[in-house]
Amino acid sequence: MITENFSRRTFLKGSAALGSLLGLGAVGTKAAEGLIPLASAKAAGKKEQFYNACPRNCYDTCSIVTTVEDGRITFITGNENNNYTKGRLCVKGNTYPRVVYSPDRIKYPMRQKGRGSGNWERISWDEAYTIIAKKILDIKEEYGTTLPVCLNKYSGNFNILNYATEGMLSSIGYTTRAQGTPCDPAGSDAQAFDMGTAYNNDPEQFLDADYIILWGSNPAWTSAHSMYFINQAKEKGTKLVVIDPLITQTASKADEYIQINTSTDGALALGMIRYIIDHQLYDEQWVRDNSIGFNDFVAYIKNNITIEWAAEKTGVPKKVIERIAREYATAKPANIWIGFGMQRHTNGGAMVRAIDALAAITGNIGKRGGGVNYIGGETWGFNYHTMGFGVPEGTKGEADRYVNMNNFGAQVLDANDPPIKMMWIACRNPMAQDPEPNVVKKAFEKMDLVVTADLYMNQTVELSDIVLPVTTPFETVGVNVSYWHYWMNANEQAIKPLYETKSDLEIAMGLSKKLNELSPGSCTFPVTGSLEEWVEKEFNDGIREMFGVNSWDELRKNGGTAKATEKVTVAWEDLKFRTPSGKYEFYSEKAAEYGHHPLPVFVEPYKGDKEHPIRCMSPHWKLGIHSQFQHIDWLDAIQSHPFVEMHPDLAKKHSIKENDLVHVKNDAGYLTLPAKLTKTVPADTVILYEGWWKDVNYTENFNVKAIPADMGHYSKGQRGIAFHDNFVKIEKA
Ligand SMILES: Nc1nc2c(c(=O)[nH]1)N[C@H]1C(S)=C(S)[C@@H](COP(=O)(O)OP(=O)(O)OC[C@H]3O[C@@H](n4cnc5c(=O)[nH]c(N)nc54)[C@H](O)[C@@H]3O)O[C@H]1N2
Ligand SMILES: Nc1nc2c(c(=O)[nH]1)N[C@H]1C(S)=C(S)[C@@H](COP(=O)(O)OP(=O)(O)OC[C@H]3O[C@@H](n4cnc5c(=O)[nH]c(N)nc54)[C@H](O)[C@@H]3O)O[C@H]1N2
Ligand SMILES: [Mo]
Repeated sequence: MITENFSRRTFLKGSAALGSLLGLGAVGTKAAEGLIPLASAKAAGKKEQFYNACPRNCYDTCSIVTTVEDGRITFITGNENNNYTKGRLCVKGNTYPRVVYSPDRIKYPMRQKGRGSGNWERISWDEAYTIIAKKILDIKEEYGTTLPVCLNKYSGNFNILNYATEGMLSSIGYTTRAQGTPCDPAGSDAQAFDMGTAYNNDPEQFLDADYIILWGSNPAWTSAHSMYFINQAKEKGTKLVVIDPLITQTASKADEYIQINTSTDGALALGMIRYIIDHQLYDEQWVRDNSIGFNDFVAYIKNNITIEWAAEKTGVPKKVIERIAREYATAKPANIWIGFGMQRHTNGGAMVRAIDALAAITGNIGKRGGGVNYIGGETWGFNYHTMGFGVPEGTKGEADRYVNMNNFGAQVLDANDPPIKMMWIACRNPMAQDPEPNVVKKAFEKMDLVVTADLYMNQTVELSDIVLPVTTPFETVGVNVSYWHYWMNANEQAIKPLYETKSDLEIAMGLSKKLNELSPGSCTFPVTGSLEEWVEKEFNDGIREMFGVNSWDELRKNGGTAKATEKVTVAWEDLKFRTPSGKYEFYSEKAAEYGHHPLPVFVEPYKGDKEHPIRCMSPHWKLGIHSQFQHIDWLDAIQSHPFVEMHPDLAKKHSIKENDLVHVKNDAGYLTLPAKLTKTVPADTVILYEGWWKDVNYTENFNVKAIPADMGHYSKGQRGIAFHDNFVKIEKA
């Protein structure tokens, strides 16, 4: 069903005519609007430097050096002390000063009269806290529990102090939580079944690899700093293979690019395995010493998989499969990086298990420079002190209640006994980032109160009753680690918070104070402590030993960054896997317990119906992180509106020419966008990139359905989303 609300809206900015919208003539004016250009801030005042940490949900999690003159940020750059950031920032990172001083920042707490009306009025922090606290207390009074209060928080900012939001809600009693992640669950489960958990080698070890396969990852856009190590490896003779249905910017750097049929990577990996087994190229001793279920797996391969079959499924010629199988198996060590994009399918977890098996049979796991690298959490061993204050005395019930973050709208609507009446949203933009935002909108409509803490008036804020303005990293304190590299970065307060902004931790303290004023004992969250005191409480002996740094203060004084000990940077070096058997499990009973085949088998891809024959993929965009950055003037000047990419052959079939407006439709809704014709996209697929453009009513998710991926339940509580198994029809508008 096409929702009335979204069907008539297009991406067009206001009533701008297409011609002027597409022209880049307005760029200069736009960039100059409302901001003091950095170049003019040269006043010969006091010049200071601070260390900051980019807290976005990104592999690179960079260490930043910030120059402040007379209390204003005048320059930022990457920290040279961090060998991964290597003194450079990505295209988005370089825009941070524009993020801080953007005229579009939310400056004060505000209340909206009529959700979605745009009729906002400024209120004081005290008023905001009072409205929210009263609602929480009313809910508790009416339902005898705080379960009707629901938190949806995810990845806008991974500063570890931001877990204060979870802590604050835990401090009022049991609440409802959006559980799971839209990001990595299927692949994370696959690696958990195979090895006990996902755990990746240090990306700086690309330099030690003899062969690199980037399997459905696009680091040229999504992990720019990793490309440095990959390029260096290439320069010294390492072969780079990229496997992706799209000819990405990363693919353009490859020695060999393999355009695979989408969602058939399991067949490619299993076909390669067949070749490796037939030609005795596997590491017999490794599998004997370190795995269970190998014989069952070999029997499956011999009975079910041929290279001809793999070639037919994948569209990759037999000769190519054989050649890369031999090259991969004989390179020592060979490195695979599995991207998150690749597992966003209904068979995503199964594909990752097949690729893991390829790395295991060739003995590439546990080797410096090798590995089957996906994600890791070894450096995340902080105290998460902000989370642990317990529920107030006399709280009824036993535990929080969970709704699936990946089907949030529908599950909030379904929740009963008690129903959900209030939402707290932080570090999240569900109206943009979730599939089927029209369902999310319905869930919002049922709420008594929606509170969103954010920096900008995005789609989610627009549907909230109260908005709380938050700080940028430069205005607060913290520490960040990555799920990819092995560095820890300090975040210092470089400038005073602008306007009336506060960090999520300060908000937690403020609300707790108000709750206790109105109803003593109703919130256990501490109401005092400087941010520096809070961050020091995060360090423990494990962290001190891993990074060789005693405190946050020492970290910031010693260059703002520290690297984990070598010991943890080679995943599974001790070959002690965290599976039930302690071995690599080709045969996983855990997988079977969760309803999957115990072996890494081929699972057929999802297919569209007759009416919706075109695959619509929505990968991550170069000039933004999800809904962040793209609306900042410098990036908006490069790309000021969304578009749909398609192959010229597909366009021709539908009489579509470059820049023609195209409807992209399915049961979830539709979008109208200008076409960008490119041979980088297969002819059966269209591409919508993630993004939020200022004043543009766009999210790629308007026509993305909430189709679950196969795995995720074991390690993340909920399955992932098959974002790339979305099928549509297109027509010229
Ligand atoms: N600039 C930028 N950087 C980011 C982000 C961002 O939004 N923008 N987001 C961050 C986050 S949260 C994440 S999760 C990561 C994502 O990082 P990546 O995984 O690198 O990014 P994606 O764009 O999601 O997907 C990567 C590739 O997977 C391919 N792919 C999709 N389906 C298949 C398939 O069936 N087989 C194969 N072989 N390939 C397939 C897509 O074509 C795409 O090129 O990036 C992080 N970094
Ligand atoms: N169609 C499609 N949809 C996708 C994906 C896809 O590939 N295709 N990818 C999915 C993936 S991998 C991910 S990780 C999710 C990401 O989904 P989200 O985590 O929702 O994404 P973001 O847009 O990065 O961040 C959300 C909000 O956090 C705010 N924010 C930033 N800093 C702070 C802070 O300090 N405090 C508070 N309170 N707010 C802050 C930002 O302004 C932004 O509005 O999107 C998913 N959605
Ligand atoms: Mo993600």
